[in-house]
Amino acid sequence: SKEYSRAYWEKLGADLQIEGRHFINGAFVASVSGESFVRPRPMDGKPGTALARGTAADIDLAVKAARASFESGVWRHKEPLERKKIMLKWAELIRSNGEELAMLETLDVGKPVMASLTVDVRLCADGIQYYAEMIDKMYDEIAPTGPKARALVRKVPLGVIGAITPWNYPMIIDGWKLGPALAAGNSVVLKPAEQSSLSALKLAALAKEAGLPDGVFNVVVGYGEETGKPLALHMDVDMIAFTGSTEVGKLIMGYAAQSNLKRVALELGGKSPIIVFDDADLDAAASAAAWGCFYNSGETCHASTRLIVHRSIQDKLVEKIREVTAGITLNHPFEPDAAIGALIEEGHMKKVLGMIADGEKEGARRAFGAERALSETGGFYVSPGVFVDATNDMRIARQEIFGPVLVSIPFETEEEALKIANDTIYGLAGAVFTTNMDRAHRVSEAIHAGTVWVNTYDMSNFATPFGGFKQSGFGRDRSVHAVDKYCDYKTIWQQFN
Ligand code: TXE
Repeated sequence: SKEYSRAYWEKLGADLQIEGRHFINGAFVASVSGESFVRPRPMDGKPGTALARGTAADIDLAVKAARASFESGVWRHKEPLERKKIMLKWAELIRSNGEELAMLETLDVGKPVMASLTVDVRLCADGIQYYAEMIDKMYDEIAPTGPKARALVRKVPLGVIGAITPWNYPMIIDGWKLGPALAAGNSVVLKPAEQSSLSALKLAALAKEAGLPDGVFNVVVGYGEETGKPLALHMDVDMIAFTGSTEVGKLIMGYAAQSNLKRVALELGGKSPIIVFDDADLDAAASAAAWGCFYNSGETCHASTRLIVHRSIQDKLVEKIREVTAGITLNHPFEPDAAIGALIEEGHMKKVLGMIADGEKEGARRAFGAERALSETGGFYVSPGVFVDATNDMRIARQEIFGPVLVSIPFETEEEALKIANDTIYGLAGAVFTTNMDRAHRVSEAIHAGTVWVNTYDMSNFATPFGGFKQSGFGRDRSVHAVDKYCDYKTIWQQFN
């Protein structure tokens, strides 16, 4: 097998022709304003690719192209088998262009390039494939009526979908949204996060190469206020599928209300509990807590950020977490041993370090880590770390840090553990570690979250829905059910004489 050395990736990065313009109606185009912007690369702080700076004018062009492609039927009325073949080809092209896509993701996000290649590219392709395979297996319904009538219950595409995505897992989340939206027959305008546009632009070029008709999938690059907002306010967009912060999710609902009552699906933040009882397998719990919180530098909406641990085992478990963490190498993302890389940008790193300082001020005890690292690279790195003896009212226990910081909160009784776990505005995910199966059942039912793991963390596949309760949002990504939110039911009642 190939040797993926740092030199290999540096050469690939230097040789790449990187596209930073919008992709509208099947072609790369500059901004109507002619403006562009550049942001520093997380891995070393050096300037990245120049990107088109979108405004409402670019959004309007993209929405017009999407609408025209939808109305023409060039995609939604194509034979299901043909649409399936195009999307399967697209998934194959994503795989065969995997190294380039991984490089683009890592240049933007700062995550280890091997993780981009083996996790992000793979899951993006798998997502597109999963929904491609559904296209010729979805049936409509005939409702029960008397013999003089026939009532068809058709599931029809909504029309033009606006997708607004974040920077932590750009390609995976694009796949979660594009797969079902396109499988249902919609046309899409994607607004990636301003920090991470490159993989989306490459995905669009590959979709065209696979045969997706022009205008069906458009990408407009730019800042949230300047491009995301006009997309969400647009009168000719039928739905916004959003992943990002709870704060912006609330704005998106407001934009929908102020404009055309477009549908909204929101996948927002989290502060997910991992409850460990004193009868648990502590090695498994330590591994799950560390990887669940530190993977992707903690920039994961469902990260296991609150360790709710029986007081009698807190010290022992934290010691084991320290041992697991020693094996999670923080390094430059091109280095083959890097398990985690940089945070997304300097401002975010400062926010994370500020929350760490607050935790100490509020009286939580730093067991290890959670410090600025590798500053000589010019990049934005923070080492994984744990706070112990925290209480659930501290800021580090309540707010999403989105960095590699695990907060341990001790408990005495099951009732108290559940009370702490559910005392949050979020409800994205959670976990319970115990060898008592009655308790595992009780607690997993009682944790108020869209996903609960038992004796593991962050396991999933495409058959399982993903999304939140409470202020973690609504609407599910992944699984066959994800298609529903990109469709409406339409009744056609025919009367016979
Ligand atoms: O998110 P934003 P940010 C959380 C995490 C992180 C915090 C802030 O805690 O530290 O949010 O990150 C677009 N109208 N998550 O500021 O702003 C924006 O351009 C329309 C959790 O990056 O929510 C981007 O494409 N769109 C999360 C997308 O919204 C707007 C992943 C998300 O950015 C907009 C990311 C506006 N007014 C951050 N303002 C998760 N659920 O995984 C911004 N955007």
